[in-house]
Amino acid sequence: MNSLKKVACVVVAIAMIAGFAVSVQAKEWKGWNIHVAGYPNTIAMDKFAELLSQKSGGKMTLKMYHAGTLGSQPDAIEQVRLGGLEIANFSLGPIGPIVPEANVVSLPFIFKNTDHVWRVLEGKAGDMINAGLAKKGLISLAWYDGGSRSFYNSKKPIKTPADVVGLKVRVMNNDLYSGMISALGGNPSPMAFSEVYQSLKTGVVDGAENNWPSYESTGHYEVAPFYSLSQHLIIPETLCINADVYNKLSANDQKILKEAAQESALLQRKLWKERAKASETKVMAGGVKFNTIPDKSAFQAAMKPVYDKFLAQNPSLKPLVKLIQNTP
Ligand code: BDP
Repeated sequence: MNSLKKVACVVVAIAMIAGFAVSVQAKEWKGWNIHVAGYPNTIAMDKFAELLSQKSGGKMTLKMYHAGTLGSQPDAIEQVRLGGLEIANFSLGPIGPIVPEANVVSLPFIFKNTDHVWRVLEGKAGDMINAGLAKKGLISLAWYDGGSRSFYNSKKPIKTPADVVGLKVRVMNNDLYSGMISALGGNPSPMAFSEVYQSLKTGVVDGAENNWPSYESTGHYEVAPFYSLSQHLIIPETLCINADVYNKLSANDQKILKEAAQESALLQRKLWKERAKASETKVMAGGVKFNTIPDKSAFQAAMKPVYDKFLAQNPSLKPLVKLIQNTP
C-alpha cells in the first residue's frame, strides 16, 4: 500500500468511527417544567437530566427548559403526547381532561394525606392510572409530590362553604375544578398558571388555590393574603416521557431512565417537605392572614354533585374511585 492509499484508509476509518459515534449518540431530548429556579421540581428535573447522562454514558441527554418557557401546561401536555417535547413534569390536574383514569385524583378530598397518595399510586390504582396515561401517549416514570392545595383570596378568610359564595376563583383547566367552585357557590375562572398573579393583582379574580410552595414562589401571597387551609386537593405529579420515544429504547436504556427518574423523585419529595415548611414560614412573615378549617365536613358534603356528575359521565371509573377510597 503506498502512503497515499494508507492515508485514505485512515481517513475512511476515522469517518466510519465518527459516523458510528453519531448514530449511537441519540438526539438531545427537550424537557418542560413550569416552575422557577430553586423550586423542588426544578432542582429534581435538573438532577434527573444529570443522572440520565451519567448513567447512560452520555447516550441519553436531556436539556431542561424551566419556568414554562416552552409554553403553558395544557400545551406542553399535547407537545409531549405528539413528540414535540420528550420529557416533562406535569401535575395530574391538567392531564385529567385527556386521561380519565388520571382524573380521579382530581376529585376533591379523595385522598386522606400524602402517604395515602403514595400507597394508592404504588398499588393497583397506580397501575390503572399508568395504563390510562400510556394509552394517551405518556409513560409515567416516577411520581413527584404536589402537596395539598388550599384556597386563598384577597377578600376574607374562608371558614365555611358560605364564604366562597360569589368569589371569583382561578382554577387549573379541568371541569372538575370548575364544578368544585360552582358547587361551593363561587365563580370558577380557568386560567394558565402564568396569568394568575396579574389577575389577582388587578382583581380579575378574587382568589385561587394552591400548595404552600407555589403560593409563595409565584408571589400570589402578596396580592391574595388570606390563606385558608382547606386542603381540598392533593394532586400527585408525574415525571413522564413520550411513549414512542420510550418504546423505541432498549430494555437497558428504559431501566436506566426509570432508575434516574426514581432517584430524582426521591430528591423532589425530600426537597418538597423542606420547601413546604420554608414557604409557609416565608409567607407568614410576609403578613399572610392564615386560618385552619378544623371541620371540613361541610366542604366535603358540598362535593357530592361533583362526584355524582363525574361518575355518571365515567361509569367505568367507579371501581377505581372505590379502590382509592378503600385504600387504607
Ligand atoms: C402547581 C403545580 C403546577 C400547576 C400549578 C397551577 O405544580 O403544575 O401548573 O400548580 O396551579 O402546584 O397551575
